[in-house]
Amino acid sequence: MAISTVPQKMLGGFDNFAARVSESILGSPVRLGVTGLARSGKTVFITSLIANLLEGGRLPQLAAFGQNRVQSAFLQPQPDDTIARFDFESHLDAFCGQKPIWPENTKNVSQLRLSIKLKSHGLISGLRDSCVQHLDVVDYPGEWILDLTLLGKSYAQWSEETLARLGSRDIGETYVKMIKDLPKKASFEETQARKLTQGYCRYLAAARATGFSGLTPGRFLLPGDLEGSPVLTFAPLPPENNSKKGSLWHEMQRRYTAYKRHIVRPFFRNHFARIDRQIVLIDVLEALHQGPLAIEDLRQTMRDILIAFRPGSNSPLGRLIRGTRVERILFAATKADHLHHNQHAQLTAIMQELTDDAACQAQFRGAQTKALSLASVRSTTEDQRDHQGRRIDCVRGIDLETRLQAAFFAGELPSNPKDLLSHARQGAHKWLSSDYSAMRFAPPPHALRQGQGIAHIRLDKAAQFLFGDRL
Ligand SMILES: Nc1nc2c(ncn2[C@@H]2O[C@H](COP(=O)(O)OP(=O)(O)O)[C@@H](O)[C@H]2O)c(=O)[nH]1
Ligand SMILES: [Mg+2]
Repeated sequence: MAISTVPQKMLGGFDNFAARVSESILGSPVRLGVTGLARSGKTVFITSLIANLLEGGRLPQLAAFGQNRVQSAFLQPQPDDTIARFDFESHLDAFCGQKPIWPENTKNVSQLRLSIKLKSHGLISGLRDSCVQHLDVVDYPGEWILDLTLLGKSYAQWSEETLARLGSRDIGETYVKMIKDLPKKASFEETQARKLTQGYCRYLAAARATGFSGLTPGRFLLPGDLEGSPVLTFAPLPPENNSKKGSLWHEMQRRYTAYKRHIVRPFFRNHFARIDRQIVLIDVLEALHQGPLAIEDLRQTMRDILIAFRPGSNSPLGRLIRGTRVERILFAATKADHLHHNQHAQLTAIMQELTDDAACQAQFRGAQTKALSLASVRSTTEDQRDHQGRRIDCVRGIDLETRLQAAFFAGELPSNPKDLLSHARQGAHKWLSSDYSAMRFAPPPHALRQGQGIAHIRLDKAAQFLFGDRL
């Protein structure tokens, strides 16, 4: 039988809590969206944030904690009956076990409500001693945000853009050949449609493995509970004039439209449109490791993400989410513990440059945006090593595979991120000076300490930007 290692204080309900505080709720709940592509660090971020809020440790930059105004924090029953609960306890248990492991991959939307009881301040302090703010944290795959861009595109447009990108990449060759081999004005056959879809999905998987991020439809990479359904059986085709009912092109177009209507729209109406504050987690170090093409693709993806958050009011998306607009968006480069702190400013500068560029390209105004670099669970310590006659600032931790101590130096990040991005924008295939390495560390032993929480880097700063003003 598995014995939970999570402190009992963090488990179970707080039965009479809702009754005790019901008359002193502070404003409406803050709905915080946490997104990012697969493996960018969403689950680890939410788990560490919640554990630190519950434990009340290591959050000096979150003003309510820094000013000692937080009396307690509690998990509450999930308010939305139809959304899975974020499995906080199991994820935390994974870090805290004898042999700490990272939580399992999650592939769907989930949510958790945390309530924070605060000493009153300002005008209401004379009326009551304390008040409560609910925080609803929603975890959803970043792959699905990009589907928003499909709402404003016809099947012909989407196919054209997708085939242009795919055609410029070596990994797209097999799919290009598949569509070249199709007869002109092919008629529809289910086996053919499936074969094409499988070929296109193989391309998407290869593109993601090579570090590309702007890949649609999002459900083809992360189907959630829709795996194998007909609405996920279509693929891009070259333009066809006057396509007739019963043709392959016509049926693919019909399925693309059904995908938007039955999957994309409900997802955005039910989840995305209700978000107040958003964090987008990005594994910038991994994209650097993959090379300039991955960084350039990331730049364009970030622009698309921002357009999704602030669509024009006349666009199909704008009409869909009219009146509900996210107020703050934080772009965070994750896993900063892979770098010595001497290089954190450079990582943040790259994130900032990508964010500024995306905001400028998307003509994005209105919501506040910010960029920073963070580590949700600090898994390394800092070290120095002699290498080829030079002293190098590196980090040291436990290698996830071998479980042995290992020192790691990711590479020299440039002091001017503009150079890096413009090199990537020019279509370069390799970095000019150095290459960037990647590594996976195991979570640190005894990650959660009672009364102290989990060691992190700038998690509290991120929290302050995201919801500190509402506490
Ligand atoms: N060293 C380190 N690794 C992290 C951190 N956050 C995430 N990771 C790594 O990234 C992987 C994916 O994280 P996860 O939260 O599951 O990503 P998700 O798919 O976005 O939910 C984990 O298994 C860890 O290997 C962090 O703060 N520090
Ligand atoms: Mg996850």
